[in-house]
Amino acid sequence: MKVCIIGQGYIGLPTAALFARNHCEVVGVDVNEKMIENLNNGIIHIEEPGISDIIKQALKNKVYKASLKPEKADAFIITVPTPYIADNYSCDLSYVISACESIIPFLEKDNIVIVESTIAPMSTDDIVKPIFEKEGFTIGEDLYLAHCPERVLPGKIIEELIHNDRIIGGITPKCSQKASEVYGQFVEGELMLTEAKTAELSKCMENTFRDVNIALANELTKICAEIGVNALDVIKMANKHPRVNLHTPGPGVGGHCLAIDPYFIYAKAPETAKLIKLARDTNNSMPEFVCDNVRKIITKGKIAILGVSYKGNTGDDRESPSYEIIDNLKKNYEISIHDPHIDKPNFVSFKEAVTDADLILILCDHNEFKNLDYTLIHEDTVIFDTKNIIYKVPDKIKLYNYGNLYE
Ligand code: SAJ
Repeated sequence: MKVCIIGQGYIGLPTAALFARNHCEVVGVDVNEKMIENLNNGIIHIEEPGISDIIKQALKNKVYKASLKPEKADAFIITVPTPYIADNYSCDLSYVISACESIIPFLEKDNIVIVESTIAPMSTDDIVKPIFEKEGFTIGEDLYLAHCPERVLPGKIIEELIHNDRIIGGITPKCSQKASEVYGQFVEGELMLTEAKTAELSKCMENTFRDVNIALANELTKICAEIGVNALDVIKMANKHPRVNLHTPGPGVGGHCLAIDPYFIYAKAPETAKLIKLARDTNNSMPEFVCDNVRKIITKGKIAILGVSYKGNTGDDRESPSYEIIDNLKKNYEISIHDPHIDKPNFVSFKEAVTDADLILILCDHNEFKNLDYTLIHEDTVIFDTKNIIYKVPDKIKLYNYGNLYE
C-alpha cells in the first residue's frame, strides 16, 4: 500500500514512520521547505521517543521520503493543524481545506482520503465532502472518505498509535471499511467503525472530558487557597475513593488539544455547552492565579522561570500558560527563563536563571526539575512549584505549592 500523508508534524510524522515500518511506501508532505530537507537527511524536528530511529531506517530502506508535493497513492491522510478562530471559537479548517485541494490532482478511482486532524462535528459532511464532490467524485462509490481522529499522548505517540483503539468514522459504511484496511497495517487496538460525525464529536469530547476535570481540580485549588485547606492532600484523600479521580491542578492548560478542542463543541452549541465553556474559562484563569500568588510571596526582585513547555519532557510550547505568566510578571519583576527542552535566544542555563533569584517559579514538570541542584540556589530563595513535583527542599529554603498557598 502507498500512503501519502499531508502534514509532517507531531502526528503526521510518527504516523508516516509506522506505515513505513510496516512495509508501506510513504510520502510525507509538508509546506515547510527546511523541514522537508531535514527529514530527507534524517534530521527530526519533534522530540518523541522512538521516532528518529524508525524514520532513519525507513529512509535507508527507501520506503519513506519527505516532499513538498503530494504524489499518487492508495490512501491520503491529512494531519494538519486545526486552530480555533478567536472571534467565535469555531474550528479553522483552512489548512484542512488546502490539504484536500492539494491532493485533488493526484486522486484516482478507489482512493481513500482520511482526515485525522481534530475537527468540529459535521465538518467532514458539510465542508470536506463537497470539496471532492465538486471534482466529480461520488463518495462511497469511486472515492472513499473518513474521519479517523488521532488520540495519542505526546511523549507516548508511537506506543499509543499502535495500541490505542481507533475511531473510524466513514461517510458511508464502505468508507469505514476502506479506512479500517489502512489502519489495519499497524494498529493493534480495536478498529471501531462508525459515522464521521460521531467520530468528530467523540474526539472533541475526549479532550473536553479531560479539560473539564482539570478545571475542577484547578477550582478546588482556588477554593483551598481561599479557605485555608491543603488542596494536594484533599486530592490525595478523595482519590482513595474507588470511583473518584480528581485530576492534577497546574498553572493552566496548554498544548494544541485541550486548550482548543472544547471550543469546537462550544461554537456548535453555545447556549447549551455551558459547563464546557466555564471549564475553559477556569483553566484560562490559572495564569492570573499563579501571578497573584507570586505577588503575595514576593513584591519585587528576580524570578527564575523553570519550564515553558506546555507539559513535561516535551519541547512543545504551543498554547503554554507559561508565556502569559511571564508577560504578566515581567512588568514588575526581573525575569530569567530556563527550559532544558527549548532553545530560544533569551533563555539561559539553569545556573544563570537561579543565581540571585528571589523566587524560583516552576511551571512545567520536566524530569530535570524534580531534583534541583540546591548548591546553586541561595538559601533565601523561595520556590513556588505549580506542578507539585518538588517534595523535599533544604531546611532553609521555603517551598510553596498548591498545598500551602494560604500560609
Ligand atoms: N494537565 C493538567 N492536569 C492534569 C493533566 C494535564 O493541568 O491532570 C495539563 C498539562 O500540563 C497540559 C494540558 O493539561 O498543559 C494537556 O496535557 P495532557 O497530557 O492532558 O494532554 P495532551 O494535550 O498532551 O494530549 C491530549 C490527550 N487527550 C486525552 O488524554 C483525552 C491525547 O490522548 C490526545 O491525542 C491529544 O490531546 C490530542 O492530540 O488531541
